Amino acid sequence: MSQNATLEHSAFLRATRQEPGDRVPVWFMRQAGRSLPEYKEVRGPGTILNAIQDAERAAEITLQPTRRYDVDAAILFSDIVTPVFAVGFGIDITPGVGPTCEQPFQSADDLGRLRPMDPDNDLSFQTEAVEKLVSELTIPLIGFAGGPFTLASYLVEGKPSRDYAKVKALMMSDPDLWHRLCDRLADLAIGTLQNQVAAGASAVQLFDSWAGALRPEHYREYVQPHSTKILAAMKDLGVPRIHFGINTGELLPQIAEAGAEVVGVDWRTPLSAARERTGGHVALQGNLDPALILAPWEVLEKEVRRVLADNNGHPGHIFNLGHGVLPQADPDQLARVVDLVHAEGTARGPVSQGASA
Ligand code: 1CP
Repeated sequence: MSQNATLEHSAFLRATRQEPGDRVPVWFMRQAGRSLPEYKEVRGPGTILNAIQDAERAAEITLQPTRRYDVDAAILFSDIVTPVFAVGFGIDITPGVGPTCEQPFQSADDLGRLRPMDPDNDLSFQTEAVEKLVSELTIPLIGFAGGPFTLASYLVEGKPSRDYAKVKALMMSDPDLWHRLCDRLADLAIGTLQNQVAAGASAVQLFDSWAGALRPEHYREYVQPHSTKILAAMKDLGVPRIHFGINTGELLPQIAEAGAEVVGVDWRTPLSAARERTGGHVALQGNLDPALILAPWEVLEKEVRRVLADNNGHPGHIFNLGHGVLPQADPDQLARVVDLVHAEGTARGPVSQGASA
């Protein structure tokens, strides 16, 4: 069997299709980088954008967690701001802070700093890293991009925000400019995702991490059309699409509507409730509280079992955290979680009426 045919039967890709398998697949958002001591060794000086642009180093960082943990998927070491950086908007990742812009997006003049992407020139480092990875990995590689609201929040606020005041003000006061901004961001996301899939990625995830800051009517009007456009552009590429944001309990119906095969769920919403809110049409990914990785094993073990029990054997479940691995997480605890999920979780199909979909 070719490598691609073998991957098609992997636990991860089966779960995205809601097919029963012999184990529940598991991977962790932000499994690469941050908490791993071997990451700190190879990351090098400068910002992580330097490491991301070095295909060799980015590939090595992507592989590190797959050596430590028996995870069912790898995620490319990159960042959601990579495409915006690559077209020269003027964005950086400041250590200890996150994405920052010296000149935030303020007016229509700033659209000029978001020129169309030319993947062959702008993203050659990414193509190289993905090609190298798929030749080495025996598990699927997940490519990703940032969703419209989350990316716009960094561009407009100029830094990580707690209240999203500036970005919401722009959205509500100048909807025309807002939609033009999001349209450019959507095109950049499409360019980067298509490039990752062409180079061999087996799945894609759209991270609209901060979209949960919006009420459902505003999400539907200002964000969903752009996410739908991104996901629609990926539809015929033959790879599953995952769509995720935190604090999105109230938005799950709209997120499911935007068109992905898999919806990520944070820890606040039980998987059983998420299944109801998404109408049972999509697979779910999640949703252990990342803070629990820091708890004693007896506590953590119970909570992992709780997530599995809440899913009740539904075949459309990819075990993950409800958000990224915290920097202070102990890698040994994550390794134990993976082993427990594999030992306990069987994707055998719904066992009671309550979980059927
Ligand atoms: O597994 C992995 O670590 C893969 C690589 C990865 C991913 C998937 C990185 C490397 N960033 C991301 C996505 C990303 N970046 C998201 C979506 C996922 C999420 O919500 O966690 C977001 C919101 C960002 C933006 C970002 N980049 C932040 C958050 C800032 C905030 O608003 O609170 C931060 C701290 C960064 C920097 C960054 N990106 C990645 C790493 C390992 C780091 C840490 C900085 C470093 O090591 O210098």
